Amino acid sequence: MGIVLVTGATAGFGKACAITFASKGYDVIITGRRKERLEELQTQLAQEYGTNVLPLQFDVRDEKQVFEALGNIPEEWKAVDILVNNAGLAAGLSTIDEGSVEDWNNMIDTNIKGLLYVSRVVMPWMRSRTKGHIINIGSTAAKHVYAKGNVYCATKAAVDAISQGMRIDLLPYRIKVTAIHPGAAETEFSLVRFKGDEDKAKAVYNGFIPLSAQDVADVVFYCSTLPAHVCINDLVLTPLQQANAYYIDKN
Ligand code: NDP
Ligand code: 8X3
Repeated sequence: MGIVLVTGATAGFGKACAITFASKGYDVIITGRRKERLEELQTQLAQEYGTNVLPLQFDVRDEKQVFEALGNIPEEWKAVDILVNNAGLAAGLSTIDEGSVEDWNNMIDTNIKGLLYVSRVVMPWMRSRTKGHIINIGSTAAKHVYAKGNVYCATKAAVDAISQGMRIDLLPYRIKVTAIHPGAAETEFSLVRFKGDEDKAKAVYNGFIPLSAQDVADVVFYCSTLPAHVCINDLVLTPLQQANAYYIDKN
């Protein structure tokens, strides 16, 4: 089928994407910081689907790690057909005047700079084959800013803008660029945002049925199945009870 590279494959959307693509016959490159989880997923994919898996442990915030870990993979793995730029996080939820600079740096370094570093390694590989599909995970937070979302929303607006820029600049090489913007999905996202506070994380999803990681992975996979001349540029998906980043009809 081909090779798919999924960043942030140790949890949530990324893990569901890796499993989905593997189940469809793709070889997968899985990345993340948690080595044991990468190894577990490698074993699972190999056992269940006979998938060839290349696990790569690195922190997307670290330019050197990204360029070394990814830049030095065996030649045969460089024929990446699909890059899913998924690794990301929200850190904290507070008014901007009281925001933590550490949280801001973490989000900007991960969601914007990390996505750029990974893409900078992979885009020339795709360019040389005049072929490829980059799928960037944005958010409804890219489209509307919500109270206390300030910097997280800004990072996702940046993903939206970068996706548009990639689409223009990579057009001569026939590389597809799709930005997918999910609404509220129950993964480890809120646990990370609230720094391990399980009650706070759980409460985010009270009163409505959120998206699951699999819902998002199914949409990501669908975008990859279209004919060669068709590209979904920008796609927003939400739970039925969510209209946009700040309006959820809870009951
Ligand atoms: P999870 O917390 O469940 O998964 C996040 C993944 O990103 C993990 O695999 C984590 O791996 C990886 N990651 C985070 N930071 C780094 C880093 N510095 N270096 C390498 N990998 C990193 O969250 P989701 O699956 O929900 O989120 C995935 C993406 O979707 C994010 O970009 C998020 O902003 C976005 N999103 C989420 C929504 C939601 O409601 N859940 C809605 C819209 C968008 P590890 O910790 O092992 O490094
Ligand atoms: C993640 C979901 O609701 O924090 O992008 O914007 S939300």
